[in-house]
Amino acid sequence: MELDKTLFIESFKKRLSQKYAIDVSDATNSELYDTLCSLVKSSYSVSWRQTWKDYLKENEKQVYYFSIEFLPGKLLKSNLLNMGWYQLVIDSFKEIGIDFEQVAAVEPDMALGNGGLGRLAADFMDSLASEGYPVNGNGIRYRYGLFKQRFVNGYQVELPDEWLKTAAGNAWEIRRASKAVTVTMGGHVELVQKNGYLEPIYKDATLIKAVPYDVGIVGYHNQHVNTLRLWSAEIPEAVESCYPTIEARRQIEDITTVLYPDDSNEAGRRLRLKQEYFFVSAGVQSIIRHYKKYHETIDQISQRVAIHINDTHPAMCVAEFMRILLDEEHLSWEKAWEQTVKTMSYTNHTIMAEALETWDIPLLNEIQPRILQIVAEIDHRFVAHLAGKMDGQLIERTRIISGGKVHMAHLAVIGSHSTNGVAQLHTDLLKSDVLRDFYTLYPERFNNKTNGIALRRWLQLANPELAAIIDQKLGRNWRQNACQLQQLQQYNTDEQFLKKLAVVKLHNKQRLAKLIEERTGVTVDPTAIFDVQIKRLHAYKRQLLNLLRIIKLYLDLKENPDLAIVPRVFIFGAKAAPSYHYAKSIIKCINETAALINHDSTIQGKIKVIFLENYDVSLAEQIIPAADISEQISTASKEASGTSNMKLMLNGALTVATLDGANVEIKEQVGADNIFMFGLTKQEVYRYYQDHSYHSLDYYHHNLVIHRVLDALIDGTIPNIAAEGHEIFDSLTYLNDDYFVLRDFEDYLRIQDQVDETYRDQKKWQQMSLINIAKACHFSSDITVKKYASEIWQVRSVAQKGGV
Ligand code: 26M
Repeated sequence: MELDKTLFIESFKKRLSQKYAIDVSDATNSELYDTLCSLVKSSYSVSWRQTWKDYLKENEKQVYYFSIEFLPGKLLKSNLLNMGWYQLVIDSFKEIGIDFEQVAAVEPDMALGNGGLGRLAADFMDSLASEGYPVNGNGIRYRYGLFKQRFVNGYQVELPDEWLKTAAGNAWEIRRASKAVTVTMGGHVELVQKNGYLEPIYKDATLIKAVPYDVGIVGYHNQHVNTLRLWSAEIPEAVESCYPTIEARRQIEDITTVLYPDDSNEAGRRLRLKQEYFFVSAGVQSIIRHYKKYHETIDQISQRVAIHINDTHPAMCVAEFMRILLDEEHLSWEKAWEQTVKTMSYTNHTIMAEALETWDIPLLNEIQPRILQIVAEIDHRFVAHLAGKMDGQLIERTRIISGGKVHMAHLAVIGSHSTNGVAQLHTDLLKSDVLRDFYTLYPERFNNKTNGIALRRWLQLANPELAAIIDQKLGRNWRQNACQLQQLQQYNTDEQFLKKLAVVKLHNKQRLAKLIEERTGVTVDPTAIFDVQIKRLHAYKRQLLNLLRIIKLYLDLKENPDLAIVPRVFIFGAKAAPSYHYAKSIIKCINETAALINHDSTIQGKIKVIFLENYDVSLAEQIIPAADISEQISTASKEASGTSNMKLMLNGALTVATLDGANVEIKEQVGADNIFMFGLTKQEVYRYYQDHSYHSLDYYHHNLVIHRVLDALIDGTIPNIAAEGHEIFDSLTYLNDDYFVLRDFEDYLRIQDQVDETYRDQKKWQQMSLINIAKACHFSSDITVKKYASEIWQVRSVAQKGGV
């Protein structure tokens, strides 16, 4: 719909009256929100249908991005922006007396993910549609997303995320009952000869109805709309009477009830395996069903279909694809295997050993016995193929089934033609360490795709004021073509522009200060340094290093209240996995330290510590534009990439960083002078692992500062942390400090002093900030997905940019 204000207001009022039989003045924000969504949807649904038709007409190769998590957050603004309606709606609402921000706030976050991995999937979906690629998402429609976090007495408490029960519900989904498929789980399987084929006969299996809910993913100004398909588990009507008890029904519906809230620790739970097989089987079945509608034979399916395995959670795609090609399409093993490997590709997102998925053989046998048979056959042929050609120990280390377990990363690498890491350093580590043996076997399969972020959401939407002053200098083309942001560098000595940058930052900080006051009751000074660490709470991410420095500063200020430091507000946002005891203890310690510091008038408000509850995508959008400092301080080699590092630099924050993940590439882009680097290198970390020469207790005994700071955890200086303080103290001393917090502490203090010194020179600070903004375009997910498309999936863009 080509729109002007008058037409929009007229359509809006008409739709409101049709839906609710009321006028604007009588409508609640929910009703206004629902009406706006309904208009937006009916408008893009025309392009949505057309996108599909074009794919069919051109017999376009389709990519399916399988991810057990998608974390889009809110979709209204992003849809409006991409459709070219954003400003129009704001202006029109203003004219009829509606506060657009209040209406937008009604939308619940779609929080079907834990953190980096799920958010990356959402940014990729935005970029893929915006670049016009035929790529669709495939995942799970959890009834409960990631838990809501509250603090009670400083402790994390988890509440269910009932996002579908809010008045706004999920306005964006379309239930497509006609596209449901049946997933078979459990029971036993026997292979019998029939018409020259081996046919599996299932006994006592459970049939589950998988119903897809489709969400349109609107591309930026290009009339291109892709599909995010999320599956929900239901009881098939035909066998309804077989599930007489509530308990039996619940067993089925439970499969898609809740997102697992761990983002690193593999717990090996039965329900989790069911979730994985459920969305893999539903997705693969629907892909093949769709393919067969338009193709006579299936033996060249890899020319028209690519399946991407996002981390190992969907690795059973390999076996499910084989199952259908063998059991239902009667391809030979060799032919089926060739097509499978050509179709599949895999991204690894972590090197943390405890996150590498394995499943006990009996459990997989219980969930899907036919899949276990196929995995065993893949394993058997893998071993047979290499026997005699390769070192026997290497074969043992790389096979899929060993030690009574199925190794999902091995299945993913062996069953696909491409394995990629998410930052250069991470990919190097995959080759040299985590997947070293596989790199020996298949060097050509390994490649790097450094993560990226959607500049539309993280700059245009989250920081409209910054976007506006960029427009004044560059015009609006950078909004189409991120690389143009680089041209901002030429304003490095433009004092007026640098001042404008500072003003925008101040406004964003004032807004965040207001939010902080509302939510915590603590007043913060918007002219202080806003020092931000936002990410999941995990030992390797080292929120603890940040906390120890805060304690040190506090002790210094107590000793000398006149100490000349630049005032700082330390801002944290982090959820801990509910079962991650140590992470929860760190939360408690941060909260108690915050209470102590924020209420101590003797330090004259020079430092404040704010831990905002319930960090999610929407809160990130409010914190990031207000950040001066971005804390990216993981132990070198542990953070695969990081993506908040990119979002924060894009918004002008300066980074305090270790040489880890994508920080290394950020440093290469901005230059060593425009980033604050410190800490061990990955080589140094690995050397410590080899020679066992790290003794953290020595640091406690020999370094007076460390001694004093650690004592504060256990001597009552920080109240109410008797148990947690000791737990953390012990982890850093007697338990030898797994993540080298004490080893990096001094260097961290040094670099933070440098931050203070730099901040005192505001012109220099703004110049550094400008370079960070300009260079952030290198990390646009538009660029990243283009590389996936051409180097991994071999698909082309089908939409023209720059339509509306
Ligand atoms: C596993 C088992 C049971 C329940 C949950 C999980 C699980 C869920 C998410 C395990 C790992 C999960 O995600 C890992 C993750 O988010 N990795 C991050 O990926 C980002 C995108 O590539 C990177 O930027 C981060 O560095 C990396 O930590």
